[in-house]
Amino acid sequence: MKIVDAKVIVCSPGRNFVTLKIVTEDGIHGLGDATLNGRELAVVSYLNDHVIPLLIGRDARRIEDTWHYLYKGAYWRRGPVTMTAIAAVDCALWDLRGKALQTPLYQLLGGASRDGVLVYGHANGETIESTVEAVRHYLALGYKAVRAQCGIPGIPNAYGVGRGAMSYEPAEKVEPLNTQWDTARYLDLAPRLFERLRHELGPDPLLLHDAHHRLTPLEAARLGRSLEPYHLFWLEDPTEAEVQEAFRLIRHHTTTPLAVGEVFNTIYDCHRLIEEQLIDYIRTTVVHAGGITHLRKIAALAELYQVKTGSHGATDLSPVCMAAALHFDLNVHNFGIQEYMRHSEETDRVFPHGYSFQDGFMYPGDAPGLGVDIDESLAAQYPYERAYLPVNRQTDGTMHSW
Ligand code: EZ4
Ligand code: CO
Repeated sequence: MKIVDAKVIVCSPGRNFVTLKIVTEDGIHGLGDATLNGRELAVVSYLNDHVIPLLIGRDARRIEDTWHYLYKGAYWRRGPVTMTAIAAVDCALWDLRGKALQTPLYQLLGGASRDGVLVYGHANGETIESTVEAVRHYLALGYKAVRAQCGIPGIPNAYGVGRGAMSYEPAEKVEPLNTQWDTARYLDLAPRLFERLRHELGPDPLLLHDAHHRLTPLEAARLGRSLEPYHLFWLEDPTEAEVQEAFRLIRHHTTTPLAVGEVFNTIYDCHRLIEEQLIDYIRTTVVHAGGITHLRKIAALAELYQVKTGSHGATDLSPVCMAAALHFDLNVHNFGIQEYMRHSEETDRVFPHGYSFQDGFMYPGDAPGLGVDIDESLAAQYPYERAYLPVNRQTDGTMHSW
């Protein structure tokens, strides 16, 4: 099953997506998502200029070996550009294997550990009132779990707010949006939001919240403690995570469950967090953490330490990644939850797929491989447009990730 062709397809049906398509001598093709939000063309070059020439002539069945060939063979290891490129190859090879064997990917991984994949949606509002309404809207759609983010009075464009009811889009075309932050006001507001949500909605809905790496460990500890009465499913990205030990302080001070990892790209970014049981959910995802092959290893390590998975699933992860995530989630025994932000109708048309949502759960479907394709002629009608994630500063000028 020799690889005879591979190409990178860049399109922008509402937002940018990078997709790798690998074709074998049997005439079948596999897809991998290679989208790195705001730095898309770096991955395109990595694939076109460096990886694709190495793929032609290789046996598409050698998934594990190809992963190590690209990871160790480059000498330069890790990093988001490299790992997104490797992920795209890995995902496309798993898709090809499933298609060749006429079986959905989750069956290749060991079969279903559950009937459906629990997902959470994103409810955003300018005010506490409108955020409560946004959460109600998701619950009415059948969601069991909802992430709630609320504007901060006096702070325009605070994180997570006001960019569409069902399709939250973080990136800005042409140049980055400058946003502001005020930790003191946020720490005052967040517990009031969740007090109100529990008061209005009762104990049943699973509620999540994302602090987007903006707090110091001590501030995060205070936030976690102040949210304890409202029983969050998780508090995400409480602090920057380059220093994994930073989570020790947070962990010692709060029983609010912690999730982190959407920006991690290898197991080395999270092994200490997992082995010291400093987190409850690891958010690494197929496209940014080296594909299915590497993500399975992270999940296996996490399983030993009772850490569950909770993969990133924002709109900048394409339907190809979403499909791969759902197969992975259905199989992995220590699955926790999957983030799910709906793609636009334009995006769904470019990437026809078999996965579906019902009553708060998602299902990858039983088509061979990933069960997702790309309509190349439609994709060609949406050329790439440069876009950036916003930049974010505290009112005193301190720069945060957005
Ligand atoms: O900022 O996907 O939990 N989800 C998030 C997202 C991320 C974007 C980055 O590209 O934090 O909104
Ligand atoms: Co996040």
